[in-house]
Amino acid sequence: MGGIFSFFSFSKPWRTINWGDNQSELQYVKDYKPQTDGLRILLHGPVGAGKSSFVNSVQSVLKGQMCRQALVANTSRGCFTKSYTTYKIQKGPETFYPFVFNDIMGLTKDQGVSVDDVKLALKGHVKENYEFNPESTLSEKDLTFYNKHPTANDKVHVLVCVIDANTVSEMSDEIQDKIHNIRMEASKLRIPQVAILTKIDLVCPKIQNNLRNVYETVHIKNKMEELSALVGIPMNCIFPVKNYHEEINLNSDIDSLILSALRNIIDIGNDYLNLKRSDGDDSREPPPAFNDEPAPPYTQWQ
Ligand SMILES: Nc1nc2c(ncn2[C@@H]2O[C@H](COP(=O)(O)OP(=O)(O)O)[C@@H](O)[C@H]2O)c(=O)[nH]1
Ligand SMILES: [Mg+2]
Repeated sequence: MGGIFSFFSFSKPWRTINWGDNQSELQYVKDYKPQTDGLRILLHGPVGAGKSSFVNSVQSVLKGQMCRQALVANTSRGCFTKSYTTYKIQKGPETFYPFVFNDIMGLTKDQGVSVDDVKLALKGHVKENYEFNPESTLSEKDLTFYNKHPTANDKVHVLVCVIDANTVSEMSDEIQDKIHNIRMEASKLRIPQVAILTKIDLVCPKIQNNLRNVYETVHIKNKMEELSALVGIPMNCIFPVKNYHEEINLNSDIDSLILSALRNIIDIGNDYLNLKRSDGDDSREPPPAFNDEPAPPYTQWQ
C-alpha cells in the first residue's frame, strides 16, 4: 500500500467536498428531473474494479440503508456479472429515480465482455438479461436479445469507466486498448464519459484512516493524472470513491464521495440530454429500411 508519494500532502485540499453535510447533495439528486425520460448510465471497466459495488453503494446512499442488489465477486479473478442488467433505484413506494445503471461483464486481457458488445450496448441494441459471451458478439439475428429499434431510453447517456486505483499503473496494453476502443465509439456517438477511481482506501494508510484526506493526498492526484493520461478522460471527469464493500452501516464520508461522483455523472448526462434535445437529435441513426418489426413499447422509469 502506498509508495513514496503516500507521505506527501497538499497544504489544502484541491477539490471541495462538504464532508459531514450530505443533505444538500442528496436533495439535489432527489430533486433531479430531466427534461426527457431519464438517464441511462453504463458502467464498464476491468473485472473486479468495483462496478457492481458502485451500483450497490449509490443505492445504499440514496435509500439510506445498505443495499446488496448487484452481485459482487469476492475475488477479482471470478467475473460475477455476466448478463446485461439494469438497476433502477426506488424513490418512493411506486416511483424510481430518473436514472438507471447498467452493469456489464468486466473487461479482461483475453476474456470478459467483447468490445463490440459494449458498443452495441451504447447504441441500445442489447436487451435486458443478455448473457455476454466472450467468444462471440450479440448478433442482429438474435431475436430474443438484439433490440433492432432502440428508443432514446434504451441508449446510453453517460459512459462510466470504473478503475481500481491500485491497478492503474499495471493496466495491461490489451485492457487499455479495449477501453480506448469503447471510448472512441462513445465519442463518435457524442456520449459523455466519466471515470470512477475505486478502492482508494487501499491506496495509502492516510486515506484508510480518514477518507477526508483524499484531495490532500498527492498519491491520489498522481493516480488520477495517470488514469487521465492512460484513458484520455480529463481530470474534471475523474472521481475517486471508496465503495461500500465490508461495512454493514452507512458512513457519512463514504456517502459524501459517492454523492459527489453521482451528482457529477447526473450533471454531465443531463447536459448531453439537453444537447440532444436542442439538436432535435436521434436522427443520427437512420430509420430502419423495412419496418419488419414493430418498435417496442416506450417504457418510462417513473
Ligand atoms: N477495499 C475496497 N474494496 C472494494 C471497493 N469496491 C469494491 N471492492 C471489492 O472488490 C471486489 C470486486 O468488486 P465488484 O464490485 O464485484 O467488481 P466488478 O467486477 O467491477 O463488478 C469485491 O471483493 C469488492 O468487495 C472499494 O472501494 N474498496
Ligand atoms: Mg460486477
